[in-house]
Amino acid sequence: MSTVCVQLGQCGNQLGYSFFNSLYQETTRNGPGFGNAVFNSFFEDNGGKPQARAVLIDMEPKVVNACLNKEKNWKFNERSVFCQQEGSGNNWAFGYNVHGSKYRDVILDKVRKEGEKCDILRSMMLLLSLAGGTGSGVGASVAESISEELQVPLLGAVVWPYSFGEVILQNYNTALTLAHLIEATDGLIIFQNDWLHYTAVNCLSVNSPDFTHMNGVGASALSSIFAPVFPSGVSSSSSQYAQNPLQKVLSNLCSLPGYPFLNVVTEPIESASSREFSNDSWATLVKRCAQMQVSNTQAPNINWSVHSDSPSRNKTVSSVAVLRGRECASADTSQLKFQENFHCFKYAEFRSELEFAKYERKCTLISNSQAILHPLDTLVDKTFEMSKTGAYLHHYNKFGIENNHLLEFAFPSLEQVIFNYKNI
Ligand SMILES: Nc1nc2c(ncn2[C@@H]2O[C@H](COP(=O)(O)OP(=O)(O)OP(=O)(O)O)[C@@H](O)[C@H]2O)c(=O)[nH]1
Ligand SMILES: [Mg+2]
Repeated sequence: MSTVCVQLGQCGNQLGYSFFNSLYQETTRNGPGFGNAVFNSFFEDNGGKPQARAVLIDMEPKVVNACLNKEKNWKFNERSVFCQQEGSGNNWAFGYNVHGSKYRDVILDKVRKEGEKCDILRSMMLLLSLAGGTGSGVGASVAESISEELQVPLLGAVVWPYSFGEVILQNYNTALTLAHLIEATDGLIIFQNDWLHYTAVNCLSVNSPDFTHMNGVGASALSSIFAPVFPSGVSSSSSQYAQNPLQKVLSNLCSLPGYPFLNVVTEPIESASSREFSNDSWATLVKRCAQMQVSNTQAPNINWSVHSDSPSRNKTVSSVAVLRGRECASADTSQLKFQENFHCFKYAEFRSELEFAKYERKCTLISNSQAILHPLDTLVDKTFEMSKTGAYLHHYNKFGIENNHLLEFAFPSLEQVIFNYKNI
């Protein structure tokens, strides 16, 4: 059973590259049964180097070419690439209405072909940033065409822009992309650039992280969830016993209409050189993940003053935990279950004795929770204020997106999601 990744724009392609690289690294560590399970899910075997099950899309060729040409022991399929010569200029409307409509069929055809090569296609995953023009606009258009034309669950892994502005249109772009993706996808895993940056500085000791470091953090979190799992007591010598947490993520976390947002906490996050000295027990890791989730804060500055019954806690709709490493069968995970928080709370967990990324133990929790509320509320407020004065809207009008698209579609749809999460 396989997953196809559709990588869009600069960020989507760079993050996708890191994700496949991180998965490939796993195949070199844990023996052939595990390696085959990773390959079956995410790579195609056609002789030679394993080929990532990915479609690479950008409206300018530079980043995609860099991904294709990087030295690596696996490869991308050059036939599953779609590039043009002119980017979308950080403008959602240009990406969605111009490039998205013009290239809809040719892109869908590439995505469909990649999907048809899988024996069983379990899902597709879109990787993109919310704030640019191509990942956001073309990405929204591609998500809609996949959801209309292909019968496959669709998950997004999306990068939220830095809270301190980069490009002037980023708030509008983000609001428009989210409004479209919450309709067209089954769930959206959010990676905030603020968090990726903060984590690279504070957990990996990188003074001035660049996108490579930040994507390493996001990709490692993704693969710690989605790499296959061998249940305790089951031999990992044959890939037939592998399970993939993705199925549970889809069924537990993405089944509630109106609650589309997923967040990830994972412990520990350490540089490769520190990992060999790390000896956190399962009790410590579980406690830290539970506290990060309850307080909606991140290591190393976890807020320990919020409790699971505090009014200000981060209420959680549902969670999937993945524990990888030595003696995980003995871990007590009761703190991760948060039952009191939601009337139909769902929890599932996977345990696998195999080490992940040279961590002796790794605990990752992916949840559908209120973690999105603050950034989403702030985004909608800021964007709404800008739109009241008509600021910058001519950039969208120029490419056929009228003000009403924001006022009567995007804002109401995001307001509804905010309302849903506030009322958990
Ligand atoms: N984490 C991370 N963020 C990125 C990366 N590349 C760009 N970004 C962020 O993505 C946003 C800009 O989007 P891009 O992905 O560069 O834009 P694009 O989709 O290529 O669209 P256009 O260039 O406008 O056609 C900003 O918020 C950047 O901080 C990356 O590799 N990793
Ligand atoms: Mg670009």
